[in-house]
Amino acid sequence: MNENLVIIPTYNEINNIEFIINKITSLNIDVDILVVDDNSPDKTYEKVEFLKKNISNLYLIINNKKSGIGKAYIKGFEFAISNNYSKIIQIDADMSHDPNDIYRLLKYSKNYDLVIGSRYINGIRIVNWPLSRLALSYFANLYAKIITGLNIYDCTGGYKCIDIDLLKSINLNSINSQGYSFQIEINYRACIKNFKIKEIPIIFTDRTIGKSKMSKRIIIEAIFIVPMLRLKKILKLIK
Ligand SMILES: Nc1nc2c(ncn2[C@@H]2O[C@H](COP(=O)(O)OP(=O)(O)OP(=O)(O)O)[C@@H](O)[C@H]2O)c(=O)[nH]1
Ligand SMILES: [Mg+2]
Repeated sequence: MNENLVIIPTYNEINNIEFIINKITSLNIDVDILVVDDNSPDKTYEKVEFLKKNISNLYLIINNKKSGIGKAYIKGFEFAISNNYSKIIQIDADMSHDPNDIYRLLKYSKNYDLVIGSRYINGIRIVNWPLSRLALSYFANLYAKIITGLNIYDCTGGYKCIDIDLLKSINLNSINSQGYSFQIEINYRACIKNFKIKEIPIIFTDRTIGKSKMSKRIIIEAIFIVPMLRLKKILKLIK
């Protein structure tokens, strides 16, 4: 096993998964890869099972049903903890995140516990999103920043490198967020516990293949979870 683990959550990514796995394995970095699939109707997991035959450092967890990106990552974090990885890298399957940025994420992770690939630091770097989607993401981030008081410009981004000690310090079972608020919650907990956080600029490109899983439910969840996080902190319910 390698020291570091890349986790890719998937739901209906049959036409993206092989490409991203090949990209990551072709990088000059020794990392293991874990796909956490929610029993995708398009059978993404079957493609991964096939690829596993030739890629020894590729792992797969299949959940029974779709339970959101947060739950998928928690399964991945538990795998990382029980297999003693040092750093975990979160990445989307749809090539919105450039796998080449893993080099920089890992480089900064030597000095920081949480490195966030940020779309909103030093300007906005998002390619091909319609203005409405950009506005939603931008204002969601502003909302999260103001309510939580976090000094992070991209709180909802999913491209990150997390130190295993940070994950071990969080009671993963107590995380309920499922959508984007999961990303905010991890950042918030890292900040409360005084872990060192760094945002580094990345370019985010809209997916060209497959469908977005963005939904009203995910947005409504985030609207409620953000003030709840603040409240729980005030009431000392998250330590
Ligand atoms: N296991 C699992 N993965 C999910 C779930 N929802 C989304 N994902 C994966 O999480 C990653 C990010 O989801 P996306 O749908 O790309 O979300 P997004 O990037 O915010 O939105 P778009 O780029 O517009 O699609 C992708 O790899 C998805 O396949 C889920 O419920 N379960
Ligand atoms: Mg995406």
